[in-house]
Amino acid sequence: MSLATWLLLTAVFISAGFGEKQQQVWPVPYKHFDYRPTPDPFCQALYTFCPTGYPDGHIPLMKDDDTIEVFRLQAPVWEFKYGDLLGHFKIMHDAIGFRSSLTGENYTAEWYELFQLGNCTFPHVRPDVAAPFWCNQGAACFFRGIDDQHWKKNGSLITVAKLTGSIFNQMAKWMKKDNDTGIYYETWTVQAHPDANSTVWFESYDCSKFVLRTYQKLAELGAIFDKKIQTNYTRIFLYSGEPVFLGNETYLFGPQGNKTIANEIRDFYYSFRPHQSPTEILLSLIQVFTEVCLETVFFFFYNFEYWYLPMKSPFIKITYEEIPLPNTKENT
Ligand SMILES: *[C@@H]1O[C@H](CO)[C@@H](O)[C@H](O)[C@H]1NC(C)=O
Ligand SMILES: *[C@@H]1O[C@H](CO)[C@@H](O)[C@H](O)[C@H]1NC(C)=O
Ligand SMILES: *[C@@H]1O[C@H](CO)[C@@H](O)[C@H](O)[C@H]1NC(C)=O
Ligand SMILES: *[C@@H]1O[C@H](CO)[C@@H](O)[C@H](O)[C@H]1NC(C)=O
Ligand SMILES: *[C@@H]1O[C@H](CO)[C@@H](O)[C@H](O)[C@H]1NC(C)=O
Ligand SMILES: *[C@@H]1O[C@H](CO)[C@@H](O)[C@H](O)[C@H]1NC(C)=O
Ligand SMILES: *[C@@H]1O[C@H](CO)[C@@H](O)[C@H](O)[C@H]1NC(C)=O
Ligand SMILES: CC(=O)N[C@H]1CO[C@H](CO)[C@@H](O)[C@@H]1O
Repeated sequence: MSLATWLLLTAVFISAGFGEKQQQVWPVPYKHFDYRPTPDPFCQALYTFCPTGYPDGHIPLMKDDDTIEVFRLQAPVWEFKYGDLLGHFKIMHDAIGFRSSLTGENYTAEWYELFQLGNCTFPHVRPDVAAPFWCNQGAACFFRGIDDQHWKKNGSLITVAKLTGSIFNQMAKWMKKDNDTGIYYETWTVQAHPDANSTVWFESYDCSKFVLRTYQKLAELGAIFDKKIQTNYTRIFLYSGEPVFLGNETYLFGPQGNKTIANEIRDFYYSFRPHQSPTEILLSLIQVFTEVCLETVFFFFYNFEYWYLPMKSPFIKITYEEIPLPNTKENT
């Protein structure tokens, strides 16, 4: 390559934003999109997403002077099908319940994977497609009713706040926008080490993050939370040194991409391709653990871009830690 070509390329790269990657902001902000794309027909759900939801994510309007009770809902993942196996690992699913005191009607809001957890954590390596293929959309589901038994049995159903119908209606508007722009699920939180003061490289984006965002929004709108209640959440961590940006999927797997890196990413995900049963997902998590610990390599996918993570001990951890309910504007 001639010097002139090299300089030209450098200029193009810098103007294309490569220079900014030097002053990387941590954690890398989760990207919001203008709209939610229709998923590729290759992605097929094992369980239909939001089967009892309102059409188009409609959220019923409350009377402004209604009093709405807010419930924290938590239960072991897949409990309804596979007993509380995952509850023992404290892999919990979070949701929010609402009850109108004027009508007595109640509702559930939750945010989860369109095509199940395995498909959001690992992509499909398809013989006919160069890039690993992700079925990783997640979305909010709002439906009438609260299944008391499901949440109470091995989880929780606790009142955490009371608010006006007017606050609820403002939240509903925010929730629809949040749903249209935050479109993909992220299982992992990536940070430098397990201490509380660790640098966070990437934040997860899952059911509990939706609950935390919604609580935060309600607090901003003036809702008062009962701070005496302890609220713990499941977090799945990866530990690594400073991540190295590799490129977006179109670039890496396109004609200009580095074939060595592209093949390494494919090979990495081939061993972790999604399986059909949750038990097997647990087995692959254990498999990830061994591979990642031995080879200290993880190719991480975030905002539809790949990063190389130089993995560090303790590599992977599942915690069930407290994240307190938010303070209201008035008492901060
Ligand atoms: C994951 O995606 C594949 C391919 O679309 C689909 O067959 C499967 O049902 C999905 N769910 C799970 C749990 O693997
Ligand atoms: C969120 O988006 C999904 C997928 O498009 C849709 O099925 C659901 O109804 C929406 N939920 C809300 C509350 O807007
Ligand atoms: C929600 O409504 C259903 C149906 O009326 C009822 O069985 C259930 O106990 C209610 N749960 C709460 C927490 O209000
Ligand atoms: C982070 O916290 C640990 C203890 O949890 C402490 O030993 C360490 O000095 C702290 N580091 C910084 C930079 O504050
Ligand atoms: C992917 O990266 C390339 C090279 O940096 C860039 O030109 C392109 O616009 C990016 N594509 C997307 C969809 O971000
Ligand atoms: C591709 O990436 C590998 C590993 O980072 C590196 O050793 C190699 O020089 C790169 N090849 C090209 C053509 O840039
Ligand atoms: C909840 O989190 C707190 C602090 O993070 C911890 O001390 C407590 O043991 C956790 N509770 C459970 C049931 O794990
Ligand atoms: C599915 C289910 O009910 N699992 C457990 C819930 O908790 C009770 C009491 O600890 C257990 O007996 C159940 O097996």
